[in-house]
Order: sequence, then C-alpha cells, then structure tokens
Amino acid sequence: MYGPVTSYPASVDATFYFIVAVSLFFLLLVTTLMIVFAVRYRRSRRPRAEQIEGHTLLEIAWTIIPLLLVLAMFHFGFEGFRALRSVPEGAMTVKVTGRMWDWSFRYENGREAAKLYVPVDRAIKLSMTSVDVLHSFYIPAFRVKEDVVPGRETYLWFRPQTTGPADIYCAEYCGQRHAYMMSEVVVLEAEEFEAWLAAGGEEGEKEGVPALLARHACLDCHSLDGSPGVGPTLRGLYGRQRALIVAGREETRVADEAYLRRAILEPDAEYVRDHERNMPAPVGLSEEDLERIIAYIRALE
Ligand code: HEC
Ligand SMILES: [Cu+2]
Repeated sequence: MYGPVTSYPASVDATFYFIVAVSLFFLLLVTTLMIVFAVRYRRSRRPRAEQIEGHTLLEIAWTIIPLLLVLAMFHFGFEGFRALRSVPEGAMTVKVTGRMWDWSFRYENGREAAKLYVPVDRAIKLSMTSVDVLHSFYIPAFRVKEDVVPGRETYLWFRPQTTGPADIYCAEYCGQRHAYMMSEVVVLEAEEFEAWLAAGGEEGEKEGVPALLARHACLDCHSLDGSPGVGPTLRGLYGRQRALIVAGREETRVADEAYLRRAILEPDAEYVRDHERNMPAPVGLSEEDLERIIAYIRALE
C-alpha cells in the first residue's frame, strides 16, 4: 500500500471484504439455482405445476444462517465504528476548517497551515467545522471520513504508523470547485514535526501574499494572472471602473482602497455585475493581512 498507514485499514478492509464475499456467494448461488431450475423445470418437461408443502428444517436454516451473517456484519462494523469514535486520552487536537473550496488546519500553538502535518505514532484528533456549506473530510488511505458541518463541531481521530504523504479530499458535493477541494496529510517523524510546529509559531517567518491568498482560499476563485474564474481576476483591478449591484441597483465605482476593503470584508454589500454572488466573507483575516492584500492587489498591474 502506498503512503502512511493507520490502524484502520486492516479492520475496515476486512469488514468490507467479508461483506463482499458473503454478497458474492449469494449472488452466485441464487443465479446458478435460477438457471438450473429454469432448465430443469421447464414447461416441456413438467407441464403441470406441483404444490409443495412447508419444510420445517429448511425454514429454520434459511432464517438462522442469514441472521448469523447479518449479526456478524453488524459486529465487525460496530467494532470499527467504536474504535473510530473513541479518541484516546492525550490525543493532539488540530482544528480543521472547511470552506468553499479549501481546507485549513490550526494547531494548539496558533500555527495555521494549508496541509495537515502530523507526527507519526501519536493519536491525532481532528476537530472540524465548516464556515459555509456541508463538506466531508476524507483521507482514503487512512479509511477515515466525517461530515464537516457549519455551526457544529464534528471529529475523527487516527494514529499514523508510518511517515509519508496521503491525499485529503472533500467527499460531499459543495459547489463549482468541489473537485479541487483537496489537500494533503503529511506524517513526519516526531522531531521533524516539533521543529515544523515551532517554526510557524508567533515569530515564524512571514508568508508571501500569494500564499496568504491561497490559505484564505481566495485563489480558488480569483486568478492573479488575468485569467477568468468564479470571481473576477485581481490583476489590474486597482483603479478600474467597476459596474456594481448595490442594494439591487446598478452603480459604478472606482476600485480604490476603500472599495477593495469593502469587497473583501463585506462581499454581500455590493456585487460585481455579471458575476456569481457566492463570495464568502473571509474568516480570521487580520487587519495587517488585509492591508498587505490590498497593497498587493494595488501593485498587480
Ligand atoms: C468562493 C469564491 C470566492 C472566494 C473564496 C473569494 N472570492 Fe472574492 N469574489 C468572488 C466573486 C464571485 C466576486 C464577484 C461578486 C462579488 O462582488 O461579490 C468576488 C469579488 C471580489 C472582489 C471585487 C472584485 C472586483 O472585480 O471588483 C475582490 C477585491 C475580492 N473578491 C477579493 C477576494 C479576496 C481577497 C478573497 C480571499 C480572502 C476572496 N475574494 C475570496 C468569489 C470569491
Ligand atoms: Cu467541500
């Protein structure tokens, strides 16, 4: 198997294979009997139907056997579910925020990242919420998936056993760029992880504005190179005339600093005409970062 592993794949896959094996067995059995009976009891050989009375032993058998099989499925499934739901004491918590169309991860020391870095051999609890619509956090290689719901915290946990990267997807259709709502979990050695975590603390080096825009998901909808997207490109925006819809009426404004500030902080106050109206207000964007973004857009001729 590629990438890092957790304790889940063994039990999840075993349950899955068990259910597939049982289903395949009955599919073959029923199909074969159907064909055999259709040939053997065809009309030309037995023109008259025969009535058959009950058979107690058979009836008990076909009640008990499926019952045991279904109980076994429930048992394996429930054991797996219990393991997934019981977070061990002392797990490291990472806050996960889902938004259209990006994931962000926040650590206990305040470090934020667009990828989920975790140490190997340690229980990790993800405490998750969404700022807009329903998403679902999914790491196929770990066999974990959990809905991410606005206004509510959901969680899951895992303990990576080997290092390496694995993909993170959104598994709940959440709009136009749902398919691009991807990230990565990167499992590091414990010391590597501590170093990474410490580097990004309070005094860590400052990220560039494009990285900042990417982390706030702006680049999911806005390009920096003039190409069209869900929202207008940010290139050459500063100083241009904007045709807007304000409170249902058309207005024209020049894109100056005050305009950009409003466009970013209160996306619902004014809309750019001829565009979709689905820009979410940024979450946790500091005044300092906002100023850097505005200065950056201004310089983006
Ligand atoms: C989900 C897609 C989406 C995201 C994410 C998004 N925007 Fe927007 N943005 C739009 C759309 C659509 C418009 C045009 C409609 C409107 O004005 O609300 C827009 C308009 C704007 C405008 C005005 C553009 C103009 O041509 O006048 C600015 C500036 C802007 N966004 C900046 C940002 C910044 C900065 C971020 C990140 C903090 C961001 N946007 C995140 C979709 C998005
Ligand atoms: Cu999503």
